Amino acid sequence: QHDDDGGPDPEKHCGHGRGGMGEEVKRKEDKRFITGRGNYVDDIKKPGMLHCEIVRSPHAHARVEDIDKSRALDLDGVVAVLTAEDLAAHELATMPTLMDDTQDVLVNDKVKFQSQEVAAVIATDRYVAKDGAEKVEVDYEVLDPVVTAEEALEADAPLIRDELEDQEDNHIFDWDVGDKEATDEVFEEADVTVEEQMEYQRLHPAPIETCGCVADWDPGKDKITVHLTSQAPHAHRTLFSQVSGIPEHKVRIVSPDVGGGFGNKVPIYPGYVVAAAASVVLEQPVKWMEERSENIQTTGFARDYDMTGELAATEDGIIKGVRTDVLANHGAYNAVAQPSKFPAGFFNIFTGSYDIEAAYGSLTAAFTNTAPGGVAYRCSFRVTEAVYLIERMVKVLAQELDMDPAEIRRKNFIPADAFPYESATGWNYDSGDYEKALDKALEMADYDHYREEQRRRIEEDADKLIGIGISSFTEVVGAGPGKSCDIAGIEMFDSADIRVNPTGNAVLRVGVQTQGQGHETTFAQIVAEELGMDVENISVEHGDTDTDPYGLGTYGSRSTPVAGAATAVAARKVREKAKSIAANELEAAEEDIEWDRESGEFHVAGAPDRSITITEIAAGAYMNHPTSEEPGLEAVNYYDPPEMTYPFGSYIVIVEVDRETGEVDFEKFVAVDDCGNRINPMVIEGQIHGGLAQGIGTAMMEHVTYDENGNCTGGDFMNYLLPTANEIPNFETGYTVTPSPHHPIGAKGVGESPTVGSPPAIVNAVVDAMAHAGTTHVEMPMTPDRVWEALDEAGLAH
Ligand code: MCN
Ligand code: CUN
Repeated sequence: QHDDDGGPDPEKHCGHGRGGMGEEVKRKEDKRFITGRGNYVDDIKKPGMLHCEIVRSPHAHARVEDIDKSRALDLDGVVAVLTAEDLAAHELATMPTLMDDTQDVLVNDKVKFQSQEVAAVIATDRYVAKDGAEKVEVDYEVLDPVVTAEEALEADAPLIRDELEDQEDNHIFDWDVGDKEATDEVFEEADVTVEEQMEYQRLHPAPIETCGCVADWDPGKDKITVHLTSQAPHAHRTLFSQVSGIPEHKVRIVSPDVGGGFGNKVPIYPGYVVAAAASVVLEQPVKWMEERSENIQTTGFARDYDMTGELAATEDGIIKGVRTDVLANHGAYNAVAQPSKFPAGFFNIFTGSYDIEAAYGSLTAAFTNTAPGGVAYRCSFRVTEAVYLIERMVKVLAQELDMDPAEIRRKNFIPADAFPYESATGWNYDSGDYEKALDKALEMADYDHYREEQRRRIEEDADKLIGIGISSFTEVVGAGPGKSCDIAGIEMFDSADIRVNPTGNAVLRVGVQTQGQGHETTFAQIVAEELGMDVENISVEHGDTDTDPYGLGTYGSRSTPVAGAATAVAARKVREKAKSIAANELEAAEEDIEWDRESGEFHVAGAPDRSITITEIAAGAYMNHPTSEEPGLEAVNYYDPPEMTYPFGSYIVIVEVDRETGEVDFEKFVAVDDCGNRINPMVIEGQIHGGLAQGIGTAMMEHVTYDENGNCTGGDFMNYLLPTANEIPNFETGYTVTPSPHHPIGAKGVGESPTVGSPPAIVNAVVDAMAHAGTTHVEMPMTPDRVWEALDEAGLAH
């Protein structure tokens, strides 16, 4: 990891005109995306390809009495109808989840959530498959459903997981963190304590492209190739091999272009297993592709945390302790996609950006008759929930103490000189300067002006109230290190493999998998920076387990922190070898060869005119290699990060709340982010814009709802509302740069920051508009009717 010139300089990196660090290189991948030449799973068509359609349960909780395939099989074009019994013959009736639970691939006995997979129809085309699915007759004995975690834990609640031997109720696990006694003591002695109950509702990542696959068993090679909507192709290959018994080198997973993942494409789904099993049995390619409602109703949901937050503070606003208790709805299976040693994900970073003496958190998770999932949707493994909790609570405390919410944050921030900082719940923050980001945001938001305007509106009893919300969040992204973070036992490192060709261009292969984040551009920029090559001369490949180095994939904003680091280290290895070739070409001693980051050239110390470019070196590596070295110019790095990275930011949202309709209008939306050294500011800006839109969706409209029978009433785009351009205001973005001290190029992740950081800012703003009348909380999504109710309760409705 050592770099002789200290690495890129955050103050002056400008890419040196070659598209290196800090340059706004236009995204290479966009040419094919905007000209309709992307290649997604559903674009893949193979000769003889069959189609798979899943028969789903209309009931949330029901015993399957009988399945009659005959009418479906009578249909022209239907090739097979599969049930759990058929899969059992191949030992594929169940599959492991990422959290050590076992999920039915097709229902073995009892349906546990609405739209669960009951049978599968394989047919020659998709329409026939769909018709066939409608003709499969299933007799159900309908059982009482359990929809909420609260109901699930009641003594007389029906037992959902009756197939598990030691399971006597719907309780999954208890988890706690921190020092309970010390925290209780702080609370007893505190001048002031506040408490608030808040729900982080169930959401769905809802990427544009739903989940799907094309499985293709080659009986000639005994090898299966699966084109898969996967954020983690290598990990999926290992699991695929373990589940199917097909040796890993005979399994090839290809993740082609992915039309958005947002965490939805981390878990393994029954449809993948069914399609693969069908392909092996029928010896023909089989495609399975979800419809929108199948996607929202059955695959990896997000959040669903019922949280109580408490803060203890002195009367002048110094926070002494934080306490939280959570009730988590995990759905019918514990299928959370997160590092296995963290049952509540990284929720335990709930002390946030503040230097808090004592902290304690506890959580109970329950099974319910709803779809499984839990970690997805730009969440950094539940940092979303943690940030929401602490940033909401700080606002509640500020109101209790009648203090300015900016001032109270300033008083409690971990000071810039206290890094590296160990938090009360055991996190090691690498670097930060929270006050600087907040100051910048306050200035950009014209904070004082809007406080003034807010007062004026109240005095004039105006129809529209002003609310100002702040969130000064800290993220934790970039899992590993491998010793503490693993997925199904596989340590969370990542990888890069660089091969420089004789003509001076290069191919970089990485173990992560872009879903829209722009890796084909930004990872090329890292190589451009570290090798002095032009970014145009580097192509990036990923998503093919036959050719790419093993990596754990893209989620938890880990690509830059982990695979980005691997890329920089691999490039520096290439640079080292390049020096010996330069020495040979320039007829100098290797120790005398220096590399100049600015020009990107290698030269003899003290004689800058005796220089050579990487292109000339590449030629030398293949056409005139030094006898002391192997020919060729390439390097591989597997990077196990020593620590995670802690990006942060301050968001300020100014809203107008209509006292007649409860409608909320965004007046101003300011986002200041710090993700350390920036590779491509334009890509970062795009990430922030998209994530803020999703934060607005979260705070204002998105919710996967169920009725009391367990019917998913928020399971399509008529009922699961996503924001469109109409609901999104103009964002004003700013940044500060606090490099990560342990990352080779000083970069931190950023992909999830805006979605993690913005919901509390938005809720704080709406609450702030009514704070003078005593309102302390409004639940998300803050639909006009909910806001109006809050106004009415506070006596503010017009
Ligand atoms: N970047 C940069 N400089 C930095 C940090 C990041 O230029 N200091 C760039 C990166 O090089 C990369 C992008 O910003 O091109 C995001 O990088 P990073 O923060 O490392 O996050 P990942 O690439 O690992 O992306 C994952 C993250 C997650 S977990 C979700 S969920 C999410 C998100 O990205 N899903 C997305 N953003 C998404 N954006 C799109 N378009 N589609 C998704 O599915
Ligand atoms: Cu939590 S969603 Mo992203 O980590 O793939």
